[in-house]
Amino acid sequence: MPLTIHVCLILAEERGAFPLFPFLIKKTNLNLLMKKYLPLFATLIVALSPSLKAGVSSVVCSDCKKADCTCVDDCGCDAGGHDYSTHAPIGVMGDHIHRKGGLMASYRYMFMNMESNYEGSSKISDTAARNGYMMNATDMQMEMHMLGVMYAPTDKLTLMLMSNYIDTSMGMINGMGVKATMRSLGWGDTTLAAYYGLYKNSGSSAHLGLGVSAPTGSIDEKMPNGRHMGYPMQLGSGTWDLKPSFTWLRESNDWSYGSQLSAVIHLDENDNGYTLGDSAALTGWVSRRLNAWSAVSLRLTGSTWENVDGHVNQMPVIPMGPLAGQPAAAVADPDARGGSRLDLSLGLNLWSTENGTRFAIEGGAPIYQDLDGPQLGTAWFVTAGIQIAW
Ligand SMILES: [Cu+2]
Repeated sequence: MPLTIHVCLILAEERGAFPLFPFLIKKTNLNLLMKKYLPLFATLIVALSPSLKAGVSSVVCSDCKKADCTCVDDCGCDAGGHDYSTHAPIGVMGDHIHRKGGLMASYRYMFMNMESNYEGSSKISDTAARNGYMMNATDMQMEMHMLGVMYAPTDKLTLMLMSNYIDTSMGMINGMGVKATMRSLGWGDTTLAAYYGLYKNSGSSAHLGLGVSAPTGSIDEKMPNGRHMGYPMQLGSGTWDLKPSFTWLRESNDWSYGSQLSAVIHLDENDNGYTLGDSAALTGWVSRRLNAWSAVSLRLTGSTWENVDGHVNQMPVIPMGPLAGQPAAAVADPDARGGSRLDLSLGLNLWSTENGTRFAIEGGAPIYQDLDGPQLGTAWFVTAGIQIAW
């Protein structure tokens, strides 16, 4: 039902009725919504999109409405026609396409802090998180450096190549209070994506995306004792992955809105005998332009992801007793990886009116999380980035 409302809102919005957002999603409905209605929603929205606005008009700048936008003073777009005032918060990937010949380089830095173990939507103690295991994770910090290049061979098609460098550390504690820290760092998986514009006019646009992620990240990160680190410490999925997305953007005067539905589908099984859980996310944001070069945003994101399928023999197991052979910690347990989350984020976009440079930052925290536990919950996250377009 909430997704039907979402689709209706988009339709109503397309007809200029009122600006609204998928904020109606109730947190209690999240699981059901994400798992049951996502495929339906995706199909519906893809089927409906082309009929919303027939034909692709040429790229126009937000306020001046000129096809070859050269006004830089008021309208928030740079001389290259790159309109930053309509950009999504920096945490949204593949939020825009470029006009023919457009080239963009970007660097994003992401930090995520995880702490406290969850069982379902409740926080549990370290002792409870060790129930059935020998040790438990206490906290985890992940840093990611993302480098991306975008190029548009045509007005409708934009290609993107993205790679990332990951630095992750995790604190562990065992039943005797002995603490240890694990760390893994290196290049993650590499994504090549294509974004196809369904329509674009002065007030709204939509595009479809399909990314293919190559398994360039390591899945053999080990502890000093030679055993594999837990699933969240591995740098890549080890599989070829598909990343479909649908993005819808709308703006009027100083406001812009957007929503994006995206998924990660892991194909096959990796060399270590497992497949990471598939995931899906629905995000919606509203952004208010403050002046010719800045905007603030508020975003709500619902995401869900499945457990690991299969398992790694090389991860630490309980050596003896009735649980012998079972994972020694929940981070090595394929059945304690899935979950759902609802995040709220605040963002700031700053862009140059002289050239195609944008700086943006966005930070947020979950307002609800429901995890197949014991599993570390997310405490907060921040993404900052710079984009240079030519
Ligand atoms: Cu771009």
